[in-house]
Amino acid sequence: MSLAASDQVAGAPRPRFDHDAIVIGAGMSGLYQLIRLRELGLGAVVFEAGTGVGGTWYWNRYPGARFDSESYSYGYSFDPELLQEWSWSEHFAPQPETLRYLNRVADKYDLRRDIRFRSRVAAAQYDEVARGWTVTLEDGSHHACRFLITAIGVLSAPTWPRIEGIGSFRGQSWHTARWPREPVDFAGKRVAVIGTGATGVQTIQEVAKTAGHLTVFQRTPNWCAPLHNRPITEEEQRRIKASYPEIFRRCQETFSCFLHTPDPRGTFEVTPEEREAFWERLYASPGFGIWVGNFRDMLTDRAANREISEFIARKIRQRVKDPAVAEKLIPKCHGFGTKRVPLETNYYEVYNQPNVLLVDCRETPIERITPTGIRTSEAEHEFDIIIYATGFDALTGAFDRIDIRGRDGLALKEKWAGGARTLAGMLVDGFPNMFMLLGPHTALGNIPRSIEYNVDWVTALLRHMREHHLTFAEARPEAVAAWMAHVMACAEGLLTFEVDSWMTGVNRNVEGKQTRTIARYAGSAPAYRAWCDAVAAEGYRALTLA
Ligand code: NA7
Repeated sequence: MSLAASDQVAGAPRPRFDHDAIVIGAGMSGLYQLIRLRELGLGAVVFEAGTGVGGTWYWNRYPGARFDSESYSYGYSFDPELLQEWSWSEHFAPQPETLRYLNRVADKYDLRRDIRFRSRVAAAQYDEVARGWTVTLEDGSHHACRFLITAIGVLSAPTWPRIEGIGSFRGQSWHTARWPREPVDFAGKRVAVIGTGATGVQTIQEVAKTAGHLTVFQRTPNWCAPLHNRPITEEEQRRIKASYPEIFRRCQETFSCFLHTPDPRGTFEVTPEEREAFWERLYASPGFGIWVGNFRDMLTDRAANREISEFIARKIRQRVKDPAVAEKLIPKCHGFGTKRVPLETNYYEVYNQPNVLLVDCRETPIERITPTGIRTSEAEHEFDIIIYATGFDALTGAFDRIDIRGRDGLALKEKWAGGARTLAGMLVDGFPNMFMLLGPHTALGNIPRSIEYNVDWVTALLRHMREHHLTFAEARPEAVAAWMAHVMACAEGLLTFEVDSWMTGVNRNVEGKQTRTIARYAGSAPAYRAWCDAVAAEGYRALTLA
């Protein structure tokens, strides 16, 4: 029986909901939430803007897109049968494989019958009388529900650079997160890539393989480290499948749910030789180890951070033949690891190719996009293709693009004007019965691990509400204040928060996002879970339930 039908407020007219729950987004969180809602017996629909499932892995089909986390630590952990059925082909799987995987999940659980594709949500309005939400799609249709669950991703609102003339270009151009389905042939083409974040790096190293000529427009260099990807052998496959419980147990124990965990030693507690040997080992190892498995003080001690930055700078100088180009590729304004570290495969070697040019936008800024290419302060560059790898309005951008209004018509965008305030990234006071999966201030890191935790937490709350005949859940302002104090305390002393990046809520291409905020939870995943588990164990006293 559906919750809407069974749990009406005593004495009040029976609310007419179309669905018990509406989920926005059919990415990894939306799909898993739908499975859990069905298990609870709730009637749910998922509205998805795209034409297929997959979210991030549906939209980001740019050349070279792939995991930077080990494939077998990334998939869903909740279905032991699926874990045995699915075989990842590489240690860090490419995007088409991940999209196939998510489609397989949708098939296995017959999820598509509850997903409405090509359905972009424009607005959501809380209805105080009905204790529910009315969701409005871009086509103007309205859909009423008791619970609104946002599964709209952390990096899902792409941003274009604020450069004049973008619309005037006569060649082909795409944002990496809006890449066409048809394969793009770069052979013999003059290609530009703007942006050198994790996406730009993956794109550049792939496009450079076939482009006639590639010009990279770099405004800020990033500290990149080798991915060391390779196929999974049959023997490894067997071992992986036999050790899934252990793999996921380890993910639950580490700081960011990756398979890597910080070294308990401080940088200067070992000799320079030991340090160098440790870093050489990390640099030669696959994945994020060099970032999240480094000395414990790498992101809190300036001198320690300088040492590892110098180590990586030496590597860049060794790998890039032209010393002037190498210097341009070495970040000077932020230390290693203080921004998301792009993982790469022969990225630096790309700049040794005769058909690749690096343009430093700090020396020669882009002035405008022209019908034939890009004009900088120094030159006119002509292109057939321009690729915008210019990132996302992260964390809150996807929320800002929906007109979400809570009690008294208050807009979420307005509420968050001075920075997002949440309860554990899942609830907002003033927005009852709205639950966010991966909202601002959830533990990020290895994202599917956070998704599963968030979905399970929300599902447990819904079960609790049903068992107690409750139809209203709202974060208490004092609980939000306590959580925010914890979020602030976790950020203290971290070099990461002294740097502009999507992790500190800065995007120079978005109005009002020029100053740093603590938009990301910087504590450990175990600490995050302990906090949320305590809320549930205490009977959800952090929430007003009715
Ligand atoms: P990022 O990491 O935000 O990178 C965006 C890049 O685009 C970055 O290098 C920007 O330079 C650059 N950019 C943005 N606007 C401009 C203009 N106007 N001119 C030149 N360059 C510009 O986004 P990604 O998509 O690479 O990665 C996002 C996350 O997705 C990543 O961390 C992974 O976790 C997955 P800037 O640094 O602002 O100078």
